[in-house]
Amino acid sequence: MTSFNEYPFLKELGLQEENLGLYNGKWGGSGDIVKCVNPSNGKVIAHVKGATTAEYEETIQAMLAAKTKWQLTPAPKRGEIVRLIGEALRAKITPLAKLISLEMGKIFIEAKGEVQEFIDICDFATGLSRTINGQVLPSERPGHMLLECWNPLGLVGIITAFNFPCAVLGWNAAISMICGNVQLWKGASTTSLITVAVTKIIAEVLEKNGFDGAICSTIIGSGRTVGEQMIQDKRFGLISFTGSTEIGKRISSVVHGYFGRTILELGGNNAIIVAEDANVDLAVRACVFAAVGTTGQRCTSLRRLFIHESLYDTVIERLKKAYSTVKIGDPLVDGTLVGPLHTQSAVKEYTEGLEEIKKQGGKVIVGGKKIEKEGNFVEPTIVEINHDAPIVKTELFVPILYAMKFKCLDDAMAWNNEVPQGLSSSLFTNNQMSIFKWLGPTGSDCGIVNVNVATNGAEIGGAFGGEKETGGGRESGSDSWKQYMRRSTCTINYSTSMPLSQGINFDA
Ligand code: UN1
Repeated sequence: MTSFNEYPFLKELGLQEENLGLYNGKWGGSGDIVKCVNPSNGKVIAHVKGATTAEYEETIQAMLAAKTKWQLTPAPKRGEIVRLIGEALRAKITPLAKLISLEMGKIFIEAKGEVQEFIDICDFATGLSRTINGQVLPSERPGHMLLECWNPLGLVGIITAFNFPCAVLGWNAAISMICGNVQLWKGASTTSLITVAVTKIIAEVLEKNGFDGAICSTIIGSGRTVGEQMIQDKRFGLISFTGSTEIGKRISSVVHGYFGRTILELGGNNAIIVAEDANVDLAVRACVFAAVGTTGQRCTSLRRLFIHESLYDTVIERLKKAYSTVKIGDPLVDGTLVGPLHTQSAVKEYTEGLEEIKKQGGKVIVGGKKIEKEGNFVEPTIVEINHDAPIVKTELFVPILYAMKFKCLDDAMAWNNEVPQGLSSSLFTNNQMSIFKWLGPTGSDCGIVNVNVATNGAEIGGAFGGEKETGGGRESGSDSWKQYMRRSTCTINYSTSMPLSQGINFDA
């Protein structure tokens, strides 16, 4: 027995109690069965049948067969398909967001925001499909032209994490599609129902418009096997991976071992600095959203808070007050601000993390307990700890915030940079000198460097990703599209003579 029938929106998404977890133009899946579990109560919602090794190979063959036609389809036509995917998502935003709340655990308004990110990147990619361009450069030779041509990579593998089970596929797939690639998506196995629902929306658009569904293939596997197959498969021109630094390291060593390309969006350890001259109202609101939103399970979640000593007590008091009013519970219920952690193992990470924090001198000032009821609920927590305690340098993917006091802004900027990760960071200040220092060479070393804005909630228009152990990749907006294409530098001689570059004379 599953709880499937309790949620009518699942049928609106074309889901059933038993679903197939492979799509490559046709639906299939004769591998292991994945249980889709509700993190709010531990009950099984539905089942998804994963794919076998043989089905993986069939899928690659289907993608290869679809590749040429798609590559030769004009980019603006590909953009039109992406626009229609955006429209289809708009039509299903409510049931899809409800499913995200149900299976992933984030609250409904954040889930809706996640689908909105996919819709926004579809709009962005549609426009981009008419503007992706190469440069024309001056040639040093008379009668010659020097230019850049961008062409698709061919096959792209997209491996996404449980915490953004819909939007991160969008960031990659919308851009990759207008670039002319065919892609294979492997979502996290704990969000398999979302993967199936999103795939159904995309597949319907492709099929209705006469395109081969294999352009956007999806594969669900129960263990690590499918992911391993993908990263070892040299037929992929690019593997885009979002997830832990540990798995990212393995992917990097395998894929770069055969000179394949990667986009890696790995762990963060994001900080906010509240400077002496900060607007405290803004800072407190940003910190609560960044630390508590998505139950601390965004890669951009706030982990470290550096507060100037003159504001420390005020900010902490206000945070304590805000934390005490935050409603924890069912993410589908109006007014809830904190849903459950995604899995039991995340609850373990939370409780064991707190034990270790205490051992390293940390003092819990808010929260600190697992909530004793069904589901994976924990209290959002604030801990006072020294900035150089070893645990502060690791990423715990749970709502634990480290609060630290500083005297001198330069120290706080150095502390921001002293961790191995480099995703997101923000400085709250009204001082223009501090702002520009923060953005400059001795400021934040992260991929996202904000001012008076939370560490999370990035817009799709900018490139998203980070430095150091965050992996260096960039997804979504700006010129991220370049990573999904190969660049040819082309010299064309339109004269009747053959001058050589660098003035070389080579007459034989
Ligand atoms: C992630 O957690 O993997 O900036 C992505 C944000 C969201 C995306 C987070 N736009 O918080």
